[in-house]
Amino acid sequence: MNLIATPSLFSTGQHLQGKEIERISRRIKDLESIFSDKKAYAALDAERVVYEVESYLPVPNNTEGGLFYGITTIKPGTVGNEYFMTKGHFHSIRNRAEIYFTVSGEGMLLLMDEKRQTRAEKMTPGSVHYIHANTAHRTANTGDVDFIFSAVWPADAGHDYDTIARHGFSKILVKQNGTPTLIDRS
Ligand code: PAN
Ligand code: ZN
Repeated sequence: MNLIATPSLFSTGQHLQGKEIERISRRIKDLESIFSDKKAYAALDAERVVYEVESYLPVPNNTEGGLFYGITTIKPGTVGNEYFMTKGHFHSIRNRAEIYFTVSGEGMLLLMDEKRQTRAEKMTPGSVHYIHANTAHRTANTGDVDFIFSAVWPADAGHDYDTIARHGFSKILVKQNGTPTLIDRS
């Protein structure tokens, strides 16, 4: 007898439907440490949503050999001249890699190694990005509409936000003459 199981999850590209979905919203008030222009930050509505993450967590956190899947939506906007972006993190287990896949909109992926060398990759619909082990990663929306990408990462990777909250990335992504530009942090 053939056993045919229905999948437990359905993706519309932008949203996940099913069980074991975790939804997180990050608002201006949650992102105090990440933006450089403190005056511009203070002038924004604290409740404004900057990004949302829907994650499919089919196995318990920290399961060795397990995988998680997530869709991130970053709203368009800037704080001063810095684009709306994610907190950014290293994985707690540093040698855990990750793959990002761009769904829609346009953005940039900032990658920083443990020597604090930072570079960026342009993210456009269909682009696939391999985030190597030992590499901090952050994404920014450089367009005028929602920027949406999906991600797959090991269930035991964990998120080390603290290192980035304390030391930041060595470069920031700003809008200069209308163009996304990576500059050294002053
Ligand atoms: C992604 C990120 C997501 C939000 O799923 O967690 O884009 O970014 P922050 O976690 O930095 O707020 C991922 O990299 N998971 O490992
Ligand atoms: Zn990650």
